Amino acid sequence: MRTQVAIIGGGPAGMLLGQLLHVSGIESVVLERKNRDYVLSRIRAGVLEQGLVDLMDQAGCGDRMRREGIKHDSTLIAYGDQMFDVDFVAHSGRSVMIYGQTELTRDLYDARAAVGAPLIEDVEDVQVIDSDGDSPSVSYRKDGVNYRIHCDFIAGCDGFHGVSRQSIPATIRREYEKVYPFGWLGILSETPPVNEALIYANSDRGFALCSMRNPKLSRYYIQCCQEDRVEDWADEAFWAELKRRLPADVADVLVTGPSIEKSIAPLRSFVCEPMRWGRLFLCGDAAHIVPPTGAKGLNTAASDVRYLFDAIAKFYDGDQAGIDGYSARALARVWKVERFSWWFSSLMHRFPDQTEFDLKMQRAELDFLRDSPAAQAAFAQNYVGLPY
Ligand code: RFL
Ligand code: PHB
Repeated sequence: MRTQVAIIGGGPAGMLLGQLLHVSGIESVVLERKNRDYVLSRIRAGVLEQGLVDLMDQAGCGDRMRREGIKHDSTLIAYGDQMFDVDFVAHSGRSVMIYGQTELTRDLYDARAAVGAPLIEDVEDVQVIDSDGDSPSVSYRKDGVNYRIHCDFIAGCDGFHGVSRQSIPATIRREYEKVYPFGWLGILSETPPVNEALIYANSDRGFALCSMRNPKLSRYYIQCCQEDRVEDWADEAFWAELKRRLPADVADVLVTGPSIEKSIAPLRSFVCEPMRWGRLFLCGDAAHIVPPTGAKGLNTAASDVRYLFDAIAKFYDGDQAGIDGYSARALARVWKVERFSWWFSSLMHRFPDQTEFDLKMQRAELDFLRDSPAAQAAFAQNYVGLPY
C-alpha cells in the first residue's frame, strides 16, 4: 500500500492530524494498536484552549463541540480557607472550553468514518522503516498477516508508550524527565458540578481539583500516594477526602453520588529531543508529557499537530522549510508549557520532603498570585494557551 502520510496512533493527535490533512486533500492512513471503543473508553483531558477549538473547526469537526462545549472565562484557586478568581478574559482577552477528550476524539472518529479515510485498528508490531532516507515505510501485522505502507512522511502520534520515539537512534535522542512522588485519583460522577468554574485547591492534606464535563457530569481529582490502587478508594472515602481538601462553603454544597469511572494517573514531566528524525515526526504524548495540573497535555498535542500539518501542507506546495523547522518550532513551545505545568504542579501539591520553609514559599507565592494583577496575567496567558 502507498499513502502520503502514515500516522501511527489513533488518539486525538493522530486523528486530528488525519482530518486536517484530509480537508487539504492530502492522503493518510491511521494505524491504531487498539480500537475505537477502547480509545473512547479512556477518560482524560477536559479543558480545550482556543487554538485546539479553532483546529477542530478547521478540521470540519467543531459543530458538536460548539453546541455542547462550555465556555469558561475564569478559574478559582483555593488555599487554606481562602479562594480567589483568575479572570482569563480580563487578563488575556481569551477563554477556554470545557469539552472532554473522549467527545472530541469521538467526533474525529466519526468524521474519518464519514469521509471513508483509512483507519486500520487492532494492528500489532508496528515498525518505522528507513525514516532517515527518502523512501520511508511502516510495517505492521494484522490478523497474523504482515503488511507494509510506503509513504512520504510518518507521523508518530502513538503516545508515551508507542514505538515511534524508540525508533530515533539512542545516540541522537535526548530525554529529559521528572517523576513526581504522587498520583492523581480521578472520578467521574453523574452529579452537578460543585461550581460553575473549575476549582484548583491546595490544602494541608494535598491537592484537589473540581472539574466537569457538562452540567450533569462532574470530574473530581485528589492527589494520592504513588502506591495507591483504585480498589483502595471506595467512593465514600474519595468524597470524604475531597471535602476535607475544599473550603468549607464549597464542601457544604458538593453533591456526591456513585462514580462511573475511577482511575489513578501518575504525574510526570518528560521531553524528547529532537521531535524529528528524517521523515519521522513525533506529535503529542509520543514526544512529551506534562503533569495534568493546568490541563496542557491534549492542548500541547494539538499545537504539535498544527505545526506538523502546516509543514506537510507547505511541503506539497514546494516549500521544505516547515519540515526542517518542525522540531525546533514545536520544542520552543513545548518547553514553555512544561515550565507552566511544572510550576503550577509545584505550587499546588504537598510533596513528601517539603520543609516548613517550602510551605511558607508556596503560601507566599499563592498570596502573590491572589494580589498581583501581573502574576494573574502571566497565569491567564499560560492557562488559555500560548499562541501558535
Ligand atoms: P494518546 O492519547 O496516548 O494516543 C496515542 C494512541 O496511539 C496508540 N498506540 C499505537 N498505535 C499503533 N501502534 C503502536 N505501537 C501504538 N502505541 C500506542 C494508542 O493506543 C493510542 O490510541 O496520545 P495523543 O494522541 O498524543 O494525545 C495526548 C493526550 O491523550 C494526553 O496528552 C492527555 O490525555 C494527557 N492527560 C490529560 N491531559 C489533560 O490536558 N488533562 C487531563 O486531565 C489529563 N488526564 C492524561 C490524563 C493522560 C493520562 N495517561 C496518558 C495515562 C489522564 C491519564 C490517565
Ligand atoms: C479535567 O477536567 O479532567 C481536568 C481539568 C483541568 C485540569 C486537569 C484535568 O488541570
